[in-house]
Amino acid sequence: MFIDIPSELEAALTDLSLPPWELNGPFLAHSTMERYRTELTASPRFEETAATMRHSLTREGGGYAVLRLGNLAKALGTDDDRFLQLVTGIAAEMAIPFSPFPRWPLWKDIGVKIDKDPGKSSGTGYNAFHMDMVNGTLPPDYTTLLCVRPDPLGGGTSILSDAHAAVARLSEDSRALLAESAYHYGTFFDLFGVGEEYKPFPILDGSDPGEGFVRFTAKMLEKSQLGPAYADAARELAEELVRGQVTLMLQPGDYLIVNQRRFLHGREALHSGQEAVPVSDRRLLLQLFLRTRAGDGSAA
Ligand SMILES: O=C(O)CCC(=O)C(=O)O
Ligand SMILES: [Fe+2]
Repeated sequence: MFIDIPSELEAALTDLSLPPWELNGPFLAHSTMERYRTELTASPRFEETAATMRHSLTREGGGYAVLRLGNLAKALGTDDDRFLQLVTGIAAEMAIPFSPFPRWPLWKDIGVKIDKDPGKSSGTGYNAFHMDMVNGTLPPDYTTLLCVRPDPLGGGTSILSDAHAAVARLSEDSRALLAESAYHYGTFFDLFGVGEEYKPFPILDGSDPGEGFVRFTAKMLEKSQLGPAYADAARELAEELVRGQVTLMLQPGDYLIVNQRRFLHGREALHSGQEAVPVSDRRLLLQLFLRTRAGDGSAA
């Protein structure tokens, strides 16, 4: 699931200068995607690398990939617009980059805030298995995380789990409970491109792996009031996700892409002692969401 960039491609990308992107509403503009694509596909071995990425994300049993862009990050600097433009161009080979948050930039900072709810995005605690925007009728097809800096104290391991494999290990009774519209989580306002608020929702909608979502966040076990039988079934699913989890520590320049129709994700707690780490040295990820192109069967 780790994809290295061939050295000749790395060299070509280091010299490539893509123009700033433009947005069309929440989505990366079509003209930007065309321009990036033209420049990138002219680089040696780009297309085979993009194909490898697409295959790892959509094949049966697959659903996530880590592109190792550390050398590029080092050569260009992660503060340089050129680096983010390249990563945006690479992401656009998978699906359409977009920002569901109207007031925020395309890439959203996930830093470390010691006063925040520890289990949330930029908190310091365990961020339990979830899909992003679980309570929208149309969650992003892909969620992606670009590592600028890992936790200097060594925590914050990423966790990933095959959602359909976890569901398949549950009893039929539990699966029947998960298929009822008995679940809810969080608030929903001012979001673009992810449909309407979905409340309550079923966790399972009967679709095949890679098509529908396993619409789940283990955070609902603590944060939402659920009927006891429904909560038990959700807890079993959360346990199976942990049983099947893979863990990986993102390095600077690693780009994690998760197919939300196949895998759920989360994060282990950061190491204790974050108060003593200057904000500018703390773990920093950048997040970008992707929407599959209409008629593109590659998510299936
Ligand atoms: O901190 C992480 O590694 C994951 C964060 C996350 O999943 C999120 O913000 O949605
Ligand atoms: Fe997330």
